[in-house]
Amino acid sequence: MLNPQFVPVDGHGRAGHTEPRAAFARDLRAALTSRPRSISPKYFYDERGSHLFDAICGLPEYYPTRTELRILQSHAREIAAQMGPRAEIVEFGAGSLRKVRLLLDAMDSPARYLPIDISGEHLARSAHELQRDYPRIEVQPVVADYTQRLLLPASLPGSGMRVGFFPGSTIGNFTPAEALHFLQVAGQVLRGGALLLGADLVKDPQVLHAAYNDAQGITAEFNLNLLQRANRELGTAFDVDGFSHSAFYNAPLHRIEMHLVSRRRQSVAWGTERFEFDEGETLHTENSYKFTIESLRALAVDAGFRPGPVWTDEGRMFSVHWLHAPQ
Ligand code: AVI
Repeated sequence: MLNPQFVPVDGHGRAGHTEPRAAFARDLRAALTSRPRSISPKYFYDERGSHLFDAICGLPEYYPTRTELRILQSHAREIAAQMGPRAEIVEFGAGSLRKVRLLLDAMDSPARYLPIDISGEHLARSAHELQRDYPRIEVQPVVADYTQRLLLPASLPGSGMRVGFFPGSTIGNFTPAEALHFLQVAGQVLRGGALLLGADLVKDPQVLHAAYNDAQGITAEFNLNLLQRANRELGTAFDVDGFSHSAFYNAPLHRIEMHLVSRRRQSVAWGTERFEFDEGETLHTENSYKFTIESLRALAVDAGFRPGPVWTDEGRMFSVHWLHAPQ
């Protein structure tokens, strides 16, 4: 079945999330009128932003994607053994078909694949591709905001364990409170099953710095695209050349911070409104938290999971965790 299904999140059949453009306008206005100015990194991912992110994943300096792929590749059989026969995979986000294929190829008769994503179009495209290549697996895309309360279709009769898959260290882009909330929501929908979670690890700050300040400037483009997207979709008049990309490791908080820094004193028009930026003033666009194996496991325990095996690469750059969901 390939028609994306909308899953209501509030029990009244309402969508539970605002129309994306209205939400972007609301959150950008809130960012511009508060100090310090900060906006959710989820607004990076319009069509151009998603392409730029794909380009980032292939950059020599950006180690997380290839390292996680290597970990999944080397340990696919052990991971599949944890799942047992006829398991179903629930993927939070629909961006990593390469990664889920590694799992599906190693699994014993996978029953169903349920990718969840807020973008119906992107989801339908990736689900279609996967269904074409895996005709025996039921691919059932679910259009929903997986950071909210979720209702998923009931398990198929005779199916095995339900396993959540959240690769890429996207958990690091949440605030600690959001990460805990996400894990609690995931724990509810995966009850009795497990979560396979990718988490980037704390490491040499120079390696981290390079990963978010690549020589080709793709990460800078990705960051600045937020302003271009606002100009395109919301009619703001950001002078994109008037801002520069900044990414640095905040060691006490174990996170990379990305900001857009105003190169000069300037005024940004948005309809009849004006927003003033001083020289050096920033719009904080992303945090990317880095974990230790222990800190990630402690977070999972707080959300009701029981930590299982952890797989890492030789350089201990990245980690993949098996977390048993609450019963
Ligand atoms: C999607 N997320 C895990 C990426 C990260 O590393 O935090 C987003 C990204 N931002 C800049 N480069 C990549």
